Amino acid sequence: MPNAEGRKVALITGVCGQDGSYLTELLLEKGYIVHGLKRRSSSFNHPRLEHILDKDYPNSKNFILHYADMVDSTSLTNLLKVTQPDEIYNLAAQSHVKVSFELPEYTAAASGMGALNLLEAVRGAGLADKTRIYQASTSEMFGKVHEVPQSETTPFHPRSPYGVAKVYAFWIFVNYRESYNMFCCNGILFNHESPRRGETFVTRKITMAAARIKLGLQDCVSLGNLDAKRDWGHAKDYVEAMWRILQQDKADDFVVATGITTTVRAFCEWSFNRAGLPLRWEGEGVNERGIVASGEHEGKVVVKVSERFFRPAEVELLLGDPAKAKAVLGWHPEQLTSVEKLCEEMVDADMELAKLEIMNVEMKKKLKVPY
Ligand code: NDP
Ligand code: GDR
Repeated sequence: MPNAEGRKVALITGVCGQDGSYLTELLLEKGYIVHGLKRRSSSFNHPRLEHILDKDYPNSKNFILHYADMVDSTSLTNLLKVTQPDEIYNLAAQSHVKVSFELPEYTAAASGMGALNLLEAVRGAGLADKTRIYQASTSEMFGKVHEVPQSETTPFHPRSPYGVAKVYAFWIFVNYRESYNMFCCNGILFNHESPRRGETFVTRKITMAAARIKLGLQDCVSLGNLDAKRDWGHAKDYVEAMWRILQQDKADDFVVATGITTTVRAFCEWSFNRAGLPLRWEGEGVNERGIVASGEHEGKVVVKVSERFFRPAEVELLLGDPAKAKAVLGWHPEQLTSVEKLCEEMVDADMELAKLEIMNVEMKKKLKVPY
């Protein structure tokens, strides 16, 4: 229900992340009041939102940030009482799959139990009948390949503590929908990237490396499994699907994917090509004899394969079937950003950032900044 000014109110958890920033832009454009949940951190954690917080950004005054944390239930209940949202988008998570093997308990708390804490806070604030809630579910729940392409009916077999935590969050959303008739929805989103992608996810790691190597800021990049396949789309297109999911008459779960899969190796080739560093591959990944594949440009190794970036258990192939999203949500990936265009956009953006980095280094030297 719109507020006194006739505007809908949304709350985004994980607003400081990649998707949070695009979703905030989308909702402000649609006239929403947007509340964002940021967690306390010792250093600045919302660079992706700076342009929106600028008073010259359209509807900037309708965007309000609040401190809370998914593992602090009291903070969630208080935030809900204050903001009274019509829609909640639960994007907060420890979202790095490899890191989840090193932080399994925290990942379970933030990415799994966090969803339960949020649902209970909605009930506790007396909003169970009013508020529609979106859960950022993931293709990582499919994990080990049982069926290709993966759809809403494909069984889950997660391969990481992150995937397992997200399966819990998925089912608790379904359970609260069935138990309390709450408007709880899951978007099972396949990988989506952008120039705002975190720097340790593989696409961004590659596009940054290609740009920085081209401009002489870095010699080489080390990667893990080059043969993993992912169904990659653009984050800006995917937040539109999130919004559409909450506008339906009935709460439901949807796979959101492009229906096209690409190897990490191919994404790497495209990126280095775009940066003007065409690659020649030596070897085929790490084999039993310890031979390490490398990518060379004009006889210089610019891509190395390192055991360090392999996971204890891998998701080898993700390829989503977006048929339901097309039919029900009217979300058509073939009309949206292709993976090739996505890659170009990311490399071009990282080229600009690398140029800025060079200017920064020069400036710091000139001003003798000691840090
Ligand atoms: P990001 O990692 O960029 O953003 C996650 C956000 O969650 C960050 O802003 C982070 O805060 C915040 N966060 C982490 N822990 C907590 C906590 N305990 N309390 C409050 N906030 C917390 O992820 P994306 O934007 O890429 O993804 C958004 C969501 O969608 C995530 O839940 C992810 O698991 C899921 N997902 C992502 C896909 C993708 O391909 N991008 C695909 C499918 C699902 P901080 O900025 O301070 O670190
Ligand atoms: P993923 O994304 O695990 O699919 O999770 P990521 O980009 O981390 O890995 C994709 C694939 O690339 C392989 N890989 C590497 N990955 C990283 N990060 N670093 C490397 O050096 C590297 N080398 C090869 C990985 O093994 C993997 O197969 C993302 C996250 O956004 C999740 O939160 C989200 O749920 C899923 O996408 C869908």
